[in-house]
Amino acid sequence: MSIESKNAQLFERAQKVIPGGVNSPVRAFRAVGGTPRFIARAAGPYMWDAEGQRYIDYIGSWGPMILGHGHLAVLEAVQRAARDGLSFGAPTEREIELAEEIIRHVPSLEQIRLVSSGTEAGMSALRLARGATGRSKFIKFEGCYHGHADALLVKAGSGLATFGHPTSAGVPPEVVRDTLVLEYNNIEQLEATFAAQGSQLACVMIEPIAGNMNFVRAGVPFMKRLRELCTQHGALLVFDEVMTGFRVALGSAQGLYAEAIPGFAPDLSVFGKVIGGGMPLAAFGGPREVMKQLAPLGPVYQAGTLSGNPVATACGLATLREIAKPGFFESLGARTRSLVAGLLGAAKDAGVPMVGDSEGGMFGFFFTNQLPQNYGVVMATDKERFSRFFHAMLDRGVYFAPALYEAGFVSAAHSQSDIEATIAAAREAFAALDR
Ligand code: KE4
Repeated sequence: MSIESKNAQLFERAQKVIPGGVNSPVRAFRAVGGTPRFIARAAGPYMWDAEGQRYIDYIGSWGPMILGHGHLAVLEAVQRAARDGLSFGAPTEREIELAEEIIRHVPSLEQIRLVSSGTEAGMSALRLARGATGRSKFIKFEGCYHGHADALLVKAGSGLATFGHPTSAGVPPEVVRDTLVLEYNNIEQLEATFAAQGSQLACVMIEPIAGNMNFVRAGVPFMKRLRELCTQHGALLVFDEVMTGFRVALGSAQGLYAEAIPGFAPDLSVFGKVIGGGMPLAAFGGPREVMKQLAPLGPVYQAGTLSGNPVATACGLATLREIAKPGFFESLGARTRSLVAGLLGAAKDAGVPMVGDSEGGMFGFFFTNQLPQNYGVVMATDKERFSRFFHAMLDRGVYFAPALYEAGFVSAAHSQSDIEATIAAAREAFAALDR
């Protein structure tokens, strides 16, 4: 039975009972076409689909699997926690340990609240910023995705970009009336918006490295000015580090900006993915002064049945303890850089215009001549070539993100030989695509 037929069979069956056959739109391959692969199991840097086809996995569950699949220390921690109880709806010591571990690595945090998804964390951080400032308006940037809460689902860059709707159906206009959407890296727009409405802004929410536009860095001058304007007008700077947190560096993206901009720190931060190690866990946090506005202390309500779930916290804590070991990010960063350099070298030898970038274990590439600085430029890159390259690599056992606006991820389990095999597959793919 061919790979396609088994996966196609499952996809057909899935579409009968699950909308689009998937529980999250980007998994449906709508941006690249073709049949999604139904994954049966994963280990280390690999995933196997329902037909037994092995892939070198550069999705890593969209970021969480920074150690690779099935890391022994993580599995043991999860199994031990599961035996002690799946969920209590009461506080546990391990929630304190995880909060302490996250705060230890992120100086801007004094307190955090654990939740179950990045969407929940982003939505709650926005409500907290609005509650703490008494203001309703806020700024987000086109191409940045902060989860699917109504007020944030405006010109989002992940998933929605496929469907070409600048906003989602079902979101009443009044809900997004206070959401201002600016162009990423556009200082002039920032200045003008703050000049006109700065005193009305509760916050600015930003992905510091926009992984929902594949891989676009916020320039240091832009970020410096953004910090200054937020401080000047009393708006909170909210770093959405769901994807970049503990993925691009142990201190997350904010640690990198603090190296470039003396004294830099966001006011609130949102985390997810890596801090759960693959289990449903996310968080938002900041100074005690702001966090005390949250129930049960303050007037901003936020809650969750499975928040701080004992199995998820065990998974996250084991993961963070592994990535905090000396040399982890130096090695991961070097491995990721060698992947991107190899891909670009293969493209160059094939005469294909391709650019790429990476930080820590996160990377992106575009079929164009220079690194895009905003969503419009990303979406103008060669979509058709991306889709053909994606499938040429998938057919050669390499699983990249199935959309040109998504980032890729390398784990500590990816060996140099996995990287070399990927680059060899890319050379074959470029040769095949030129025929
Ligand atoms: P979740 O609700 O999917 O856990 O997190 C939402 C979210 C918030 N902020 C950022 C920066 C994010 O990248 C995400 C989710 N990322 C997508 C990948 N682009 C998750 C994959 C999916 O939607 O299936």
